[in-house]
Amino acid sequence: QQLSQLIFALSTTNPGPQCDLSNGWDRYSSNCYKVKSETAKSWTWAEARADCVNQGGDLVSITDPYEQAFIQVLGSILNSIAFCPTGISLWMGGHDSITEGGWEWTDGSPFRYVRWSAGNPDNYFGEDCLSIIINNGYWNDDNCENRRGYICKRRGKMRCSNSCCTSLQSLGFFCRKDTGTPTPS
Ligand SMILES: [Ca+2]
Ligand SMILES: [Ca+2]
Repeated sequence: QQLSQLIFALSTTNPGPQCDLSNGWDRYSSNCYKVKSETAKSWTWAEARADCVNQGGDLVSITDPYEQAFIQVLGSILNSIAFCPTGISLWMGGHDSITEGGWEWTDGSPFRYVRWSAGNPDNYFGEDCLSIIINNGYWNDDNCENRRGYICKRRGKMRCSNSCCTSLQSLGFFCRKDTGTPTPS
């Protein structure tokens, strides 16, 4: 009896959203994130965004202080590898290229949480693209034609079949294949 319950639990345990870890993606909450930064190569904001979209995501959006903290951890790892005393800036998905001062995220997230660096956004010579200074985590409106590394974000893939996925996303890690209701954990 116990064994059959265990087998049932294992067979219906969902591992949570999957990220392509072997290809450099990291998971936070239900999303996957990837930092692209090379010493010999860099990208304009539009080039960076095109690559993220090609990989099924978009340039990163940051919607709350917890996500900001996670991105800073990713940045600090990069910073420890590529020491740069003045700080490295990476592209994010924010821009005000449609309406000056009307900041929005390319992935459609609401632009509510902000972490501007002192004196920014200053629209200096028409800066319309958002970058993050990874050694302190603050944001800067930046010249879209500057060439930088970038951070992509995409939804984690749910590894499950049939209607179970729908209930899994709201209920956590367990589901019953037949009814979609959770099994006790
Ligand atoms: Ca601007
Ligand atoms: Ca600026």
